[in-house]
Amino acid sequence: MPDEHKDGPEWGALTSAEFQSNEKWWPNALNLRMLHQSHPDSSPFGPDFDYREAFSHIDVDELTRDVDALMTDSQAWWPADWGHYGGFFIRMSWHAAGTYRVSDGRGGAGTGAQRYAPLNSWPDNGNLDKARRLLLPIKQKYGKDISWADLFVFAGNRALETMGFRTLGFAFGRADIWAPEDDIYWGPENEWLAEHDERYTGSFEDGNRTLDNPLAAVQMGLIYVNPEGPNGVPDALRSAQDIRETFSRMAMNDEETVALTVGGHTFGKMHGAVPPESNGPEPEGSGLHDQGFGWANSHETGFGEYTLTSGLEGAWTPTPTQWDNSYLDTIFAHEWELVQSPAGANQWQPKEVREGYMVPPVQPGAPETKPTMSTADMAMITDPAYLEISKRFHEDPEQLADAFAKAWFKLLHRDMGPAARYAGPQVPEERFLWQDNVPVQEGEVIGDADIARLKETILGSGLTTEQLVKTAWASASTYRRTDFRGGANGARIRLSPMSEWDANVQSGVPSVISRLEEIQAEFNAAGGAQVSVADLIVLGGTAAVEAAAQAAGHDISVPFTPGRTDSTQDEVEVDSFQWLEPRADGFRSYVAKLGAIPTEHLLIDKAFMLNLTAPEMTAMVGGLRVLGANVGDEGYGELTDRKGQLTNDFFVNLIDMGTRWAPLDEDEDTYEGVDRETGEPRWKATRVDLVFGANSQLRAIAEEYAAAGGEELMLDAFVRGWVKVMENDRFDLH
Ligand code: HEB
Repeated sequence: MPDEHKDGPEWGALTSAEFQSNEKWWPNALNLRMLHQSHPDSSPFGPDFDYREAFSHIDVDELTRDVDALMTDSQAWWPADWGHYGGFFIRMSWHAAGTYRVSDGRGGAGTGAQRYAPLNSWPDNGNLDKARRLLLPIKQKYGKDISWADLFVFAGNRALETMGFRTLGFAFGRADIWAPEDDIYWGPENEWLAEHDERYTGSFEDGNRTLDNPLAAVQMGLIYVNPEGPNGVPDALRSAQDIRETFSRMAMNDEETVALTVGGHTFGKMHGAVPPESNGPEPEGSGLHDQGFGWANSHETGFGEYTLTSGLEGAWTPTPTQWDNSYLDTIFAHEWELVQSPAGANQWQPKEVREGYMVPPVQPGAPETKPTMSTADMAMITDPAYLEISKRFHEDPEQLADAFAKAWFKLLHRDMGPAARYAGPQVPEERFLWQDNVPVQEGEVIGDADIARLKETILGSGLTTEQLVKTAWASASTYRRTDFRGGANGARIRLSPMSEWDANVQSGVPSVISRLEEIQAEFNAAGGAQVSVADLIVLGGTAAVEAAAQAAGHDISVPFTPGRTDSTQDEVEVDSFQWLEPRADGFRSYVAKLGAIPTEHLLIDKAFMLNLTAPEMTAMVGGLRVLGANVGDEGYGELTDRKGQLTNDFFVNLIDMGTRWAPLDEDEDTYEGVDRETGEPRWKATRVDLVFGANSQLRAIAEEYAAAGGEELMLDAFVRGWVKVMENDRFDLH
């Protein structure tokens, strides 16, 4: 190749390194890319592809048989340990699901993101490129009818079953993405496994080691904790602290944590048989000839008994392809000492291996080996709370099996939302609190005539547009697309903890709900179709929006689909529901506590969670301001003289050159707009208002909404956005 090929621009093309991204020039600028990252053009199946529909064509029994056959079909290019890929596949599934974090619902197995950087190249995901490639024949056989996302976790689930464990079942329904998610913050470090603890404040010594939110792993590139102990120091007690912290961020308690670790490490082995220098670069940094594989290992064959993954080496039990109680048998039967693996990692082995506990050769011709524990495993019998659970599980294997089955099912399905989203014939009947299920609609749903009548009743009830819009928004806007939680269905806004949330109390939600409950009681007493409070909350907001548009001279109708049901308090997992409380909601100028992240960035995050596009977000902010939907009554961003009418006044007044804006406080959180000539105060605003005139992309939209014909454009986008927000959680409809 001639040398000139390096001079990209001469060819009119840029290499990635030359790509002039605006982020490079203005790293602090607001980035809207998150809102449009899953562009339908990026999918090979086109924009109208419906995975659930495609999946319905599959014969799941046949798929199950195919996956089962794969387990023991050892491939020469990556031979199975003890002739069974089970352990390997379980680790792949666990690492796919284990990135989930309850704080923002991100991560998890739901998208097949393990195929892409950075996950495909995280050190903790070492050699899982091979596990995924082993599934290729199945993917090829079924094509678009089975997603990689489903396959990654189904393989682990079947692995357990083929090795003698009874799982609770399995739900399909995870659609693949076609580019890595831009919106996930994995931490501040620029180096794999960096030990600078940038993500921590405090330390073990001061008893105050705290991991930054929303992170759920102790080091960059790990799913959870360092197996050798915190920063590689083999201290089992401290390891337990890290494990407890990281597992709780996935909403797992001590019992679930022990069940998962004990259950998981009943199978397979750790790989660190050879010196660490033998490893090549990770997949994303490898050559074209590597075809997506990384970590090429130059020692002997580089696989089988010479495999190098974590650097720790050894199996936990003498029966690594079989479900039994051998993990706890082994760990309790021995006295353990700290040793180094051939790759130099800290790990634990028995001082003396008792009869019957040697691990059989991993490949024909390889030696027998001693059972081995990581420091994290030792935490299971060192930490007093973990020890108690481990003992109980050891004495009663049924308890372990039960706890592991439940925790494993939760692990794999936690980010899928309510059971209504589950697909396939292996879905268990049993329902769980963490699924956030709402009751199934029974009886007749209200019809068009009922809806018209109820709208009139609500609008004539003395409740204002402002109150109705605030309440509908408060109810529906808890939704998050990342794990399909929250939303208006269930009317959980009547229940703890939502009913006590500061933003809702400040917005006067409770009194609106009581009034709506009276309307419900009256309507339902008449017999016939019954209406839920959940429907009334949304219908009230919808009627209010129509009335507000009418007042501004626009005769619009906002689509409303009834059929929501009301949850009861015992259907709400209060602890994990707390995570849905808005810390900031720019759509209603709400901030619980100002933090380091400027509020306009939090607004983008909220819009993303609600599935809004940039034009929809813009229209909704402008519309909600003039409707008076703010929490609190300081009037920030209410750039109108006719509050309560759905107009484009917000945009017209925001870009009015007759107004000069200046910050009111040092941190530039609030602003005043004054008459440029007279200096007379005109408006008050916050960052989430002014950003629509300041950010060039948002301004481009705002200018259109303020121009001739802009009010109609804005109303269109407002209604689209409104319906999306109100129906995000209607899994029964789409
Ligand atoms: Fe595990 C493997 C660590 C949890 C399942 N792990 C493993 C290893 C390590 C670990 C180091 C090795 C890798 C290699 O290959 O080298 N883990 C760990 C930790 C934790 C865990 C630290 C926390 C505590 N696991 C877990 C869970 C599960 C698991 C939860 C599930 C459930 N693992 C597993 C398996 C395996 C592992 C199955 C094997 C794989 C094979 O065989 O390949």
